[in-house]
Amino acid sequence: MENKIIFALDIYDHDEAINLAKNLGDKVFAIKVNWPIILENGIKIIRELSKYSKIICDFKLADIDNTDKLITEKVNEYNAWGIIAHAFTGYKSLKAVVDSAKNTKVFSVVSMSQESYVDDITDKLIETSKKAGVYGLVAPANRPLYLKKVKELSGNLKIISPGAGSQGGDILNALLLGSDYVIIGRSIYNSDNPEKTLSDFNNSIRNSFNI
Ligand code: BMP
Repeated sequence: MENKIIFALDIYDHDEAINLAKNLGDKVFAIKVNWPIILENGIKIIRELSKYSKIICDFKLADIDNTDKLITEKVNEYNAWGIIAHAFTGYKSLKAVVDSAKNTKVFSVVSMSQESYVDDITDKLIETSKKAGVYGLVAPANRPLYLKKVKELSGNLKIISPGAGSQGGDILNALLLGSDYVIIGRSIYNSDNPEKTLSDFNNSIRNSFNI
């Protein structure tokens, strides 16, 4: 039985983060870390957290090929399972991430949970992502038309989807439209009982999809 939620751990506090990872890490598909936790605690926290779950580094790489490569190599060293890059920087940068990621899975952002200029070029971003050889795409849970479009063009790439819960999207709807995993942060870590909240989400997914 596969877990379908990726937990976005966007908090600063080290002990709270480790505690949440200890309690929830084996009940989610992965934990996603972004700049807030890294800026407060340093990159070493990736290795610490990786004891409890797969870790996806959501650094949204968006630079020239060499800089993206240097960051990806550093992330590899600390035992990350996945890394997220923007696709709008184009083939050369994205390919540099894929090549330097080795066994780390690369996800590229092709559509966002808020309106952005990326909306005008989603098709091209998917095409470039496929050409570069990414493992998966990021597409929004709260914007069904965009998610549906990404699903139609994604081939066999995995889709991970932010925007459910606090940003208004619905987990079950996103999974129905083709998300493989739904990213949830605030609705879990800001709730009174994160373990129970996650367990309720997991139960409703299991009951709805018979998994
Ligand atoms: P929350 O469930 O608290 O809204 O968190 C969503 C997470 O997904 C955040 O880490 C955010 O940076 C990320 N995200 C997003 O919300 N929209 C996107 O388009 C891409 C993201 O990575």
